[in-house]
Amino acid sequence: TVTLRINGQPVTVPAGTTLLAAAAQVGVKIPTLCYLKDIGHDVGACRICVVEVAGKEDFVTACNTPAEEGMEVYTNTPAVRASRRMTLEMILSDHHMDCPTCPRNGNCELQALAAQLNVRTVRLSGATRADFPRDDSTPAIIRDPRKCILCQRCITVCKNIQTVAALELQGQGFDALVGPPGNRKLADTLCVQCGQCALVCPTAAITERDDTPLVWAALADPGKHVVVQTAPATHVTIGEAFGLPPGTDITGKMVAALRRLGFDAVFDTNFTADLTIMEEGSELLKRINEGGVLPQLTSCSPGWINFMEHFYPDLLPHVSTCKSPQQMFGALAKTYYAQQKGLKPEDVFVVSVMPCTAKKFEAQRPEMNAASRYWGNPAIGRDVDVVLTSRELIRMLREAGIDFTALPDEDYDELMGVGTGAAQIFGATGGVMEAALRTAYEIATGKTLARIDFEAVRGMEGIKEATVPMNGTKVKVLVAHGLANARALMDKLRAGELKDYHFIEVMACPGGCIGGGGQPIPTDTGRRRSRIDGCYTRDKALKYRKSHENPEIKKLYQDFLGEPLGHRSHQLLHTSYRP
Ligand code: HC1
Repeated sequence: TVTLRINGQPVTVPAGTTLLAAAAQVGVKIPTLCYLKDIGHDVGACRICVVEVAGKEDFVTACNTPAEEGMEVYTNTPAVRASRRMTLEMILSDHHMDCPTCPRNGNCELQALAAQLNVRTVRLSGATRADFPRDDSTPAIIRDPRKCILCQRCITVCKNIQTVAALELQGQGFDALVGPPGNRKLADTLCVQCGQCALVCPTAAITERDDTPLVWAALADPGKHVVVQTAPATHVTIGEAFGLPPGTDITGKMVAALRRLGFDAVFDTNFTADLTIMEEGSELLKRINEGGVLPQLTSCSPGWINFMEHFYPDLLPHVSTCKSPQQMFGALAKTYYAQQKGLKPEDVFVVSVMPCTAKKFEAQRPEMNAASRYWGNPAIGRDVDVVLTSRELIRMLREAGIDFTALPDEDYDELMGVGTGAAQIFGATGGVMEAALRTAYEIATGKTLARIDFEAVRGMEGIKEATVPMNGTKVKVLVAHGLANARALMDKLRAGELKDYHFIEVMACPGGCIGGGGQPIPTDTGRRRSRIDGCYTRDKALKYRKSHENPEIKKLYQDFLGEPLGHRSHQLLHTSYRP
């Protein structure tokens, strides 16, 4: 340990502790801007966290300077305050300050810091950054470099946590820019559109594309029958925007809120998550029994699919052919649902509420028009018409003046509204695997599982592993979340080291979908954990906890699909990938 003084107060901390952390121990909150502990980002780029150290001529940055024995640190001298203020004024002087109309208005770290430091005027002027063009080349992510403060968090998360490295720091001084190498558009890079960059951006330099106007327009169109589906992760996260603790199950209120917005039917992606288990579990058993390509890789996380197509095209035969639950839902809404309700499929408009930015990309893939092909009618268009992230839905609820916490709990509509506990845990890393094991075990063995909780695949560890005996086969499974962990596994798979394994779950985002790039900001490790707990709590509380017990799934197979992997399933629920 080392002992030092902070503003005269003695404090003893383990060697290697930063001045920022040491100060926090004695109740001193040093302001920060670029620092982000969660992703290990401590480059000291912004110099807001400067402090004075006795005997040192220059200020040091508290976020990345280790405490030393006998140090005398001052965090609140006139010179320190003046330095922070000048730094902040310099950042603000060339920041595009359209705060009232900015997507991050009210939830901007730069705005909050200006308030915290009581900055009321900006004595400098510059505005050179206003010249950088906006990049709206992808369906999911919008870059607005005029709002970039060069904190470089996005670079760190993209490079270190996701190993995609689609962004880099370029140029110097007023010409400095964070963007794709070679000044390319994001759509022309290896970006997987996971949106982790948008989650860590302190301002609105990187945001989700705002598709709310498309949904308002559909809701206002009397010729449209507008249905909505809600992803597993949204059940336990939307409440955060309305002051509820992360992980609170707001399912009933979310259903009520969506009805108040005017949706004609409110359905659950959890329903098609159960369907995914039926199809993907059957696919796995088929691969095992018939000597197919193993291990099978999950296919529901669209950032992960992009990652495989970009970096491991040779391994695509391992990826399950199952579409994601979002896309299965869209295809069925415009076939099964339309048919059962006597609706014209071209009048059905499908909206998704997803924790994910990459879902916007997934929905517009050219092949995701199965309903249109099924009916032979191009007017039916995409299977999913619009994808809203959690953040966009939250904005719509605010705009509509919905008092979310005061709403009653309501139930989903019938036909595609029942989801099991197995579907709910899709939102957490390991959840798809656990859901698959609950069903695959019972189908393969014909026996009832004595214990349905597979704890080995739960939790925030980067790579998890389990072995489950099934009919004499020891089924070996792996789970990874965050693309750096996925990459570690794919390198092993490519090297032939995972031959003994049967099934691997990968979710692009740390923690799984609850940590998706479209989720409420902040999304930090603590919140990810609470949201995961929320998924398992809801799983325990539900009447059905295994996908194959979902009564609406049984009805779907009986009335429409026939059997898993059958002809209609192949038409509507399975897909292929492009190397
Ligand atoms: Fe997910 Fe999925 S779990 S991918 O994380 O398989 O986004 O929540 O909706 O499609 O069901 C996301 C979440 C989501 C799909 C399901």
